[in-house]
Amino acid sequence: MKLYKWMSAPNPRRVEIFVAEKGIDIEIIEASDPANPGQLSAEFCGRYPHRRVPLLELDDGDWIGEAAAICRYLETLYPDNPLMGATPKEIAIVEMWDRLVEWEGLMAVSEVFRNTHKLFVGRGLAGYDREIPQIPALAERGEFRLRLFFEKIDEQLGGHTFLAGDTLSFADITAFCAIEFGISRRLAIPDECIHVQDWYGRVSKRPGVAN
Ligand SMILES: N[C@@H](CCC(=O)N[C@@H](CS)C(=O)NCC(=O)O)C(=O)O
Repeated sequence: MKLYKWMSAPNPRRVEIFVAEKGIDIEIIEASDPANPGQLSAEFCGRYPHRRVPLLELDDGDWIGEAAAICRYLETLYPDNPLMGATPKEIAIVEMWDRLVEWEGLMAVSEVFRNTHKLFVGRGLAGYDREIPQIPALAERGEFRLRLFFEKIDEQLGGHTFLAGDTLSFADITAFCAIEFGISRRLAIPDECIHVQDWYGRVSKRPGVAN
């Protein structure tokens, strides 16, 4: 199997951390265009019509895209060290939190970044080969949406060690990647979200994350 990533993009990072935390050995390949690393290579886009990373190439030549689908596949293949829950209830709770975090946190950071960064002029949405304008008002709303996300997870983390319970799960990985990427774009964790600050410090020190 081969996993395709793109520089520090947060969605492939979700899979990279998942794989590292589970202790799975997978070849990781950079999908950017060597002549223009701000874009995915033409070869990659020619292979995968959805034009996004992460992408998992299987040994039989088939492909699986979408971070959650890739991780579900790997979790099923390698059930040790479960990161997506073990019982039906745990599985549903992890998925609930992962979806909340992806929709409310990762999308918020993405709205800000895609609609402001000069790299994405004319590329306001990922995955299309036609011009899509940036909309500055979406970036402004994205910052507000991110604030609501921080407040929500701060409350959850005030009563739980991790988002979906007592152990690290895929939902924490998604939240961590959204926040880490936001921080690299100057979208800091609010000072008053002390539970998020504490959780972020703990997650960032894990070997699968720090390395
Ligand atoms: N829903 C997808 C989102 C994938 C996505 O948006 N990937 C971004 C990087 S984080 C991408 O491939 N962007 C390509 C581009 O902007 O050209 C997933 O969960 O994997």
